Amino acid sequence: MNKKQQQLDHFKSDDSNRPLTTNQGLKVSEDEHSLKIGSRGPTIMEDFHFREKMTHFDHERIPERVVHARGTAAHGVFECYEDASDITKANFLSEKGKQTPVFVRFSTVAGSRGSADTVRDVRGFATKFYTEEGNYDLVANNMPVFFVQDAIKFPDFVHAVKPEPHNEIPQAQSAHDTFWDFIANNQESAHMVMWHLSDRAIPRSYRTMEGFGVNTYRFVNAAGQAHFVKFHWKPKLGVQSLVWDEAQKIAGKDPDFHRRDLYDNIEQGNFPEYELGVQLIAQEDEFNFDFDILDPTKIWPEEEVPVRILGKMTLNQNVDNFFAETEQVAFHVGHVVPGIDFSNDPLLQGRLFSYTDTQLIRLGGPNFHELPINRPVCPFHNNQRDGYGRQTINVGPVSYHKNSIQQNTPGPVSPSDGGYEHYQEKVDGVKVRARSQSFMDHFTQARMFWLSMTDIEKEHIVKAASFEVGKVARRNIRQQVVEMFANIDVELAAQLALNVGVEPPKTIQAVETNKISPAVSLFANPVFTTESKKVAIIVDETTENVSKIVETLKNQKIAVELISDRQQIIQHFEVDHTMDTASPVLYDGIIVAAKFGDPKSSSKLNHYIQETYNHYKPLAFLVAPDLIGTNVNKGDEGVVQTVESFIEALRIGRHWNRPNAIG
Ligand code: HDD
Repeated sequence: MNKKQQQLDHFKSDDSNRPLTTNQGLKVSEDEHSLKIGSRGPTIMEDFHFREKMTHFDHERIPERVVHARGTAAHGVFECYEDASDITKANFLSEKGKQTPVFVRFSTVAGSRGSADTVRDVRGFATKFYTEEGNYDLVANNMPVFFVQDAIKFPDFVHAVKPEPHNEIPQAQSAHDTFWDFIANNQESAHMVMWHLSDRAIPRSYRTMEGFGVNTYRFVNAAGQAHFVKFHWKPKLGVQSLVWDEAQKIAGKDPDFHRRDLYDNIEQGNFPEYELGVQLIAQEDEFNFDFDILDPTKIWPEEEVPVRILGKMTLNQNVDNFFAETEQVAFHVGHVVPGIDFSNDPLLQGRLFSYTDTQLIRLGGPNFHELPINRPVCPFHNNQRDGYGRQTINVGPVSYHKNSIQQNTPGPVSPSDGGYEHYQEKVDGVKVRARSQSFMDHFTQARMFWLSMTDIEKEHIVKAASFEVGKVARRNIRQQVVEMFANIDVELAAQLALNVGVEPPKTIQAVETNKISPAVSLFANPVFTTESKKVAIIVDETTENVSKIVETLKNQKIAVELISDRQQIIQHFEVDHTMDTASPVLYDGIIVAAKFGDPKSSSKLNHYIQETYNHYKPLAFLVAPDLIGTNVNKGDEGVVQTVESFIEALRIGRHWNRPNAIG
């Protein structure tokens, strides 16, 4: 058990087989009837038990996060692959094999706490490392750039993407007027919008997403040498995505799709793994790029600045209590350890204020660091005192520095003994409200992203843009957005104009660049695996060899569920779902091993087949179903007749070459 788990154990309470008491420890003899005058009479104020129970309930909610309200989290461990002391003095990166407990919270950005998981959105990927030198938080997203360049614009951006204030519609969607109005009028968002329209915005699971620190930080080694650094998480299972029609349907069929996937896989021992990588730029190379390395709307193409892998994170334990851990965890980009420092990236500078500030309202005061999930595993001492919910009982008369009563303790520690020292950057300038000219090119990397996409990804982006902008009611905004896209690609803009019913763009020349970065494409870098993919076998009384099929799939680490027309036992297997309680959109592939005699069940089966086909997922026919009323072409890619060929098709994932599919 690691240090964090040991610490959390002290706070855990198992209430089973315990007598019921009030919060004051008084045993309670009755918990179903309030104290009244006569069994049909009024309740009386004297009923302290009722009042305590009701008051606690009335105060159970805290404000949800202003962004990233919807999320889920897990514990894990980070293991360092190599001594990275040449680039950073961070102790948790100093030794091969060194292990550090972590807690990770994944999230969507725009939706409320109860919104669906599979909406088109950026995903948060926040990691708390409980290091021996204090907590280090890497507060990342699954896209490497951001919508705005300066933190002062963050509230405007968030107001635009959130539900519109007059009617609070739409929930967890960017497909509405205020979002696209913001984008058209704040064109620094152009690059991020391309990522937002791409398949990155509809991940298959939290286990199959990359993470990016986005902002430019600094690594500093013991000799005081610094590098600019960008952080990356790379999932071992590769990056996998949904298709849009499927994502929308999952939002209804299982709004907890990503939360459930993470929880179930950790319970089953399929621990998600991500490698931590860094891109490094030496201080002296700061100005050697055709973009400003402090601009958070720019990537450092991996082909130009390679990613150096430092270690691996494994998520291996679910939380015991969602509120105590997942809801109360408080991340902050300013939680750093010696060896990790900041750059002057203007988005990062503003974030350094916002995160503590938001915890004060959300967690109700300055003592949120004492909540079990937020406590460092190393000792912490200072002269801060009091405040709501203070738990520590600081003893003695001294709560100030400097002092003689306590030999000037707690006292500062020199950098050579681990005291944090800010990187001594020389800064010289005029106080201005302005943005550097070097931040003004909003389209070159947006076009680079577009040019780096495969044809299928391009098709998805056009479809996504047509959907999103098509939902914008105001024609002038649709027109403005089309004009903006023309700077990225004229054909893309013209196609969009056609689809959303506005004039073709006036701009006839996009920004000039032929640069590509193959690393940003998902489909150019596929990872072929069957590991922990989820498959449904549709069975009935006529299905043969159920146990053999199940075993063959499980041998490939595939998760299997049996589905039938009703809850029943087929060859000793209790089916997991009926065709009504499950849905084809919840699986990575379907094996059809049932015929179903009655017309209703056959038509439900055809719905399963049709949807799986339309979403380009593997489909095996172990029996020959009647496909009347479907557009399924049995000869198409990924439509197979044996379990073995199904496994191969599943390893590949989506089969895009299906001319009839309409997903
Ligand atoms: Fe932020 C939450 C990631 C820009 C202000 N942010 C939050 C979370 C993630 C990110 C993953 C959820 C943490 C959790 O699970 O509890 N944010 C980012 C990234 C950004 C970014 C990668 C771009 C580089 N954020 C950003 C800016 C500001 C904020 C520019 C404000 C100036 N973010 C916040 C916040 C939140 C937050 C308001 C809401 C809840 C919280 O902090 O704890 O402070």
